[in-house]
Amino acid sequence: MQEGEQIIDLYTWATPNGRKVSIMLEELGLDYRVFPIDITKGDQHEPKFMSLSPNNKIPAIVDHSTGVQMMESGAILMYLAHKTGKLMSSMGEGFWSEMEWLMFQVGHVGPMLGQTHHFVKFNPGKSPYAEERYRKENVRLYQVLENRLQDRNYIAKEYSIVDIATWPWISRYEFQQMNLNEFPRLKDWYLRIADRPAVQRGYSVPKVLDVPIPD
Ligand SMILES: N[C@@H](CCC(=O)N[C@@H](CS)C(=O)NCC(=O)O)C(=O)O
Repeated sequence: MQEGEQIIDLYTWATPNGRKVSIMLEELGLDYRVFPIDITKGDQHEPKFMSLSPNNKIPAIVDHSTGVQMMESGAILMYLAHKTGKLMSSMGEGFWSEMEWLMFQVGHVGPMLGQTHHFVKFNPGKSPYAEERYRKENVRLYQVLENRLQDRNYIAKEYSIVDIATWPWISRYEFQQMNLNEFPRLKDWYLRIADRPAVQRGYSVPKVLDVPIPD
């Protein structure tokens, strides 16, 4: 890599946290190269990857124009928004509502829906208690988003890193056995974002898969 090269290296896999960053890079039109980290085969435990992501999880980036290396999808979204001045408000009312809902995604939506995938989709029957607990939490979190979207088209004021962080988790509604028709405002929001060409391109990284569209 030449010094001053503008390219960003994205270490990722076809999961909600990975797709947040590929969608963001597509929205921003930044030049990036994809390095697939197959988490089903244990690539996330390789020492080379761990030097970028000490928590053994995708996604991670290296920005060759600044030398910045980062893990944690929420932090990466903020870094890219700050770098370009796009998809995040500057300090003020808009900024704080974006932070509020970004933290909600990172602290609740991701970890809880991830547990639904683990127990309900991939290990059914192993722990009825956990299946019930996370399915209930899944429904509750969809309702929080449904309520938030009653009087707005996006989770914060305008389309932002908050929508980009949250949308890939809702795109797994089938894994979660959720019917989006029971959450009409959330479904409209989901479809509004699914319609964006950058979202469709980012969704297919690193594997070509079509964005799920509910009936
Ligand atoms: N808080 C992290 C979570 C990242 C995460 O959980 N990544 C998952 C894929 S969505 C992963 O790499 N799993 C591999 C493993 O747990 O070994 C973020 O938001 O980036």
